[in-house]
Amino acid sequence: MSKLKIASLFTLAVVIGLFSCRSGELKEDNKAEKPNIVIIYMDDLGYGDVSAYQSGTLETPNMDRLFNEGIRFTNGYASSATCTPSRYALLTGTYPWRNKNAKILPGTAPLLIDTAQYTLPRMLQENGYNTGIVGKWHLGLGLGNVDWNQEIKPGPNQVGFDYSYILAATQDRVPTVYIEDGRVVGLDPSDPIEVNYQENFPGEPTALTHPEMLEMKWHHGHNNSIVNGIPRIGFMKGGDAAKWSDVDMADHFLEIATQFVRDQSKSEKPFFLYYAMQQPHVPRTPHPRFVGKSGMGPRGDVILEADWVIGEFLKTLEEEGILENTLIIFSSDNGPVINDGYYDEAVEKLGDHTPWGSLRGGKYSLFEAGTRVPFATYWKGTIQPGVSNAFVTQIDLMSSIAQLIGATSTAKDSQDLMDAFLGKSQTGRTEFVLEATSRTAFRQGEWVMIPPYPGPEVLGNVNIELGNSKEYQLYNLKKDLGQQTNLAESNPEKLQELIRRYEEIKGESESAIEPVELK
Ligand code: NG6
Ligand code: CA
Repeated sequence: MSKLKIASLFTLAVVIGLFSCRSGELKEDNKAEKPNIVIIYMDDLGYGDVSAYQSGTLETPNMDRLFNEGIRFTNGYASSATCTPSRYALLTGTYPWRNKNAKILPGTAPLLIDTAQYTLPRMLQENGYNTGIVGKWHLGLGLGNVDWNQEIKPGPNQVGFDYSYILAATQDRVPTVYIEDGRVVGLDPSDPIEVNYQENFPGEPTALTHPEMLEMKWHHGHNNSIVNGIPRIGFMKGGDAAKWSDVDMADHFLEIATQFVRDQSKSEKPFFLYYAMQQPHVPRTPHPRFVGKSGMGPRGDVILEADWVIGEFLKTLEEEGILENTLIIFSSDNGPVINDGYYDEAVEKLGDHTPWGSLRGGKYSLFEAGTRVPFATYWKGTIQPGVSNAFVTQIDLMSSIAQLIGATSTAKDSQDLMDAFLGKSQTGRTEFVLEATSRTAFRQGEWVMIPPYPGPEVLGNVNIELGNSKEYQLYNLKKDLGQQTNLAESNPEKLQELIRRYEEIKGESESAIEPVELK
């Protein structure tokens, strides 16, 4: 054998050796470099509802742990002031106003996310993650005209989740059943489920025909089918054995989420869990263990219940020895609302508590409290505790997570702000188009511009200022966080500058938006 041949064989052997060693390392690294990722997503939890922000009076010690031992964002935003559009933006990295169907959906709406669309869970799946969702979905299911007694698809499992255990829409909308991987849990085939949002099924009781059956009274809306003594939105027939127990919902989702984590911690692969909790959305149904605990009625009680759940969930991560290998992101889909359609003493017992902190507005509003929400990132041993004023939004999670795990995000509205999320930088985005019930506003730096919109200034039943005005509004959030002084007239240059940029970003999509009327 010539010297040359020996040398090349030797090189080949080294290369093979290196390669096999590298792939071994990669396997190990896969878990080390790619942390588990958990998004804990609350429903209607306000900026002032988390005690770490020190702007309300409720005490949430377990949530505070994430905020105080991780990073507490003071300028963290949902993408919308309502649920469906925010969730759409979170999972797709796309502005919800680009999709005219991204509005609060009925329980019978078809799947809002195109199955061909690249989503956050799909990106994680393609990059070696096992992905799961437990909790509220509210992004539509099927293709229209769903048969709830067969496999329901497309749904979460067709847009990137390996495992799903969901409630279809909201706790106040039918169908009031859990769906696991596309199948209604506990369905008795001899009692099929039917759902209709237009008309009732003959002979079925509703809140209007059978008020004596109600254990919770409706204030506005919510007067269709009655389930567990609670009147809902939409009509449902059958499926009795499958109906959820409202007071056990928090424990139930916790059990499923905990099981998911326990199963996954044995796996070679890292996991992604989207834990979409239902509190404190209406109907607020605390487990009896939490009734009366807050002194603020069921709204406060379910927040304490959620706080306990988070404590238990963290314990599981600790017990499995994976807390230090798990990035937890905590936020809420939109701002707070006190009366959202039931008589539940939320208004009467609110006392000094200010769920909106010192922000103006609330759920449904273009003012700050609609979209500025509690926002924390926590990663024991990796993220140093701190407070960040960086301007970050939920839409940015997709590109940021892509950066973290070495993936490529194609979501063009989503910015890579991972350094801000990890507390390595205080620099966030510079601008963002907010959405609230199909209206939009624009924040750039410390300025926010709200275009004129028709409609009521205050949404009567819920008593929230929507941000509607005949005039343009311009606020300086640095000097006037509570948005009390409209500077549109006194600072026309700034106003024009923001309008120009806003129109540039919105481009042709503007015409797709039809402001919806709220009842
Ligand atoms: C509204 C409901 C409200 C709530 C909301 C969705 C009425 C009168 N009000 O239409 O109770 O369900 O939709 O909330 O029906 S969200 O957080 O899921 O966006
Ligand atoms: Ca919500």
